[in-house]
Amino acid sequence: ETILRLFPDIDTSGDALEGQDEEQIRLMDEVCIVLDENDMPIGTASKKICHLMTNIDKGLLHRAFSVFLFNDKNELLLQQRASEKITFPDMWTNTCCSHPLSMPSETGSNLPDSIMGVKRAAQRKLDHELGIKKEQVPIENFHFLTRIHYKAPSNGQWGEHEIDYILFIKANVDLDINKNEVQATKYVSEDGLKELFKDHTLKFTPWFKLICESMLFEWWSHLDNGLEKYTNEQEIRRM
Ligand code: DMA
Ligand code: MN
Repeated sequence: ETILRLFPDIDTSGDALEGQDEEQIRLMDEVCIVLDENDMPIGTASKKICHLMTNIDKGLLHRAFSVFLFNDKNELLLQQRASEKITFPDMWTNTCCSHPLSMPSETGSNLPDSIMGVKRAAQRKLDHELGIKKEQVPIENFHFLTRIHYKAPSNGQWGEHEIDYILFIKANVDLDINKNEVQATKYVSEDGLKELFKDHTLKFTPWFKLICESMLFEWWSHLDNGLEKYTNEQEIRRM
């Protein structure tokens, strides 16, 4: 595997997943797209390898996406991650996050092909996590805003180090939530979200906090007027 040539000391240890949920362990075999700092694919590695902090500390970086879905009242759909999630369990976050996988339909070396890949991955995971059928979230209705490069430890030996494609979509959807992925959902207005942040019993994912503290409210206020000026940003925001 090329990834072993690029990262010869990579940790592939078997014991990291002991005691975790069987279905989530199975999903750790998904094959993610490994990137250089400019979002150019340089190889592939399992989701497990990509999320071990020992590997992240060696510079291992992968491609991801974050969907923000709004209903016709411009309320944002939040989810609370299931307790079964290996990384960031029980935390509140944006509508849906995951990784485009190393398959032709979800890869693409650079913009704009990579954007098409993450939109297809977004449709796949909106269905898997929330039961939203792809007819309710057509590819052409997703808006690509920007890419965010960030690193965040989770619990124990796990963490994130990603170039995260931010996707917005307005759609009224039917939910049928996958309890192994999501324990609760909630639509919030801008003020409603600000109120949630005041409740210190709630925990939020690090990437969602970063996006909320930087651009989210400005983007949100332009949902129906002038969002175009924020879309298709070429530069990668480093956070
Ligand atoms: C990974 O999300 C992507 C980001 C932007 C953090 P995730 O842990 O929810 O991925 P998955 O649903 O595939 O486990
Ligand atoms: Mn990730």
